[in-house]
Amino acid sequence: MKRLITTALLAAPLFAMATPVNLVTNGSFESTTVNSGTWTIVDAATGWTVGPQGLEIRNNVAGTAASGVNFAELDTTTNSWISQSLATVAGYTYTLSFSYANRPDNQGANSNGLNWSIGDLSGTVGQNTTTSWATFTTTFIGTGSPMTLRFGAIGRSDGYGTSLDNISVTTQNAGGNANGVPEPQSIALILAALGAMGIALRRRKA
Ligand SMILES: [Ca+2]
Ligand SMILES: [Ca+2]
Repeated sequence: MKRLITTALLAAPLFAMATPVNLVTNGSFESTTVNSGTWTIVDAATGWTVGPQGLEIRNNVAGTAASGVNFAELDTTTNSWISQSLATVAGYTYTLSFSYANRPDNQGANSNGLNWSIGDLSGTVGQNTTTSWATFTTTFIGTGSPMTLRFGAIGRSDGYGTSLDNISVTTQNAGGNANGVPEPQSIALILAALGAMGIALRRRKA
């Protein structure tokens, strides 16, 4: 019984310390070395499958990165796309989050925009002229099979598109919520278990 209590007490701080793992590799586009104030169009980037029109990576030029120093644009010289396969657990709830903004020298709402998809879920962002970073967040349920995360440029193909950075997919399951903090129900369960053990100990002593 003492061992059980010790285990429960040790487990509680572990729950609190758990940080959610980002399933997306290179979601901030920092793996490509680009000189500060310059940009490049690559046909490969760590973690990503890159469409035939390439992936533009900019180091704090035509905008400032939302995270780190690099960010991406998918209207390279014409509309392009990137994708990544994610291993998910069936039934788990995942949160997809990413930052998007239009470049200061954007060519108007009809030129801007991104579509995103994860599995069967999809949508569009950025078909406007807003140049400050916004965060898009949605949740989806894991299928247990590899799920494809994809981003593509939409709008007029003219070399000016919507910037993308800071992509993450985290799960709310497996011990903590998306912020790594135990959910109230988990804390209540731990406290209830400790209380029950205390009662059992007192009864045994009596
Ligand atoms: Ca970045
Ligand atoms: Ca465009």
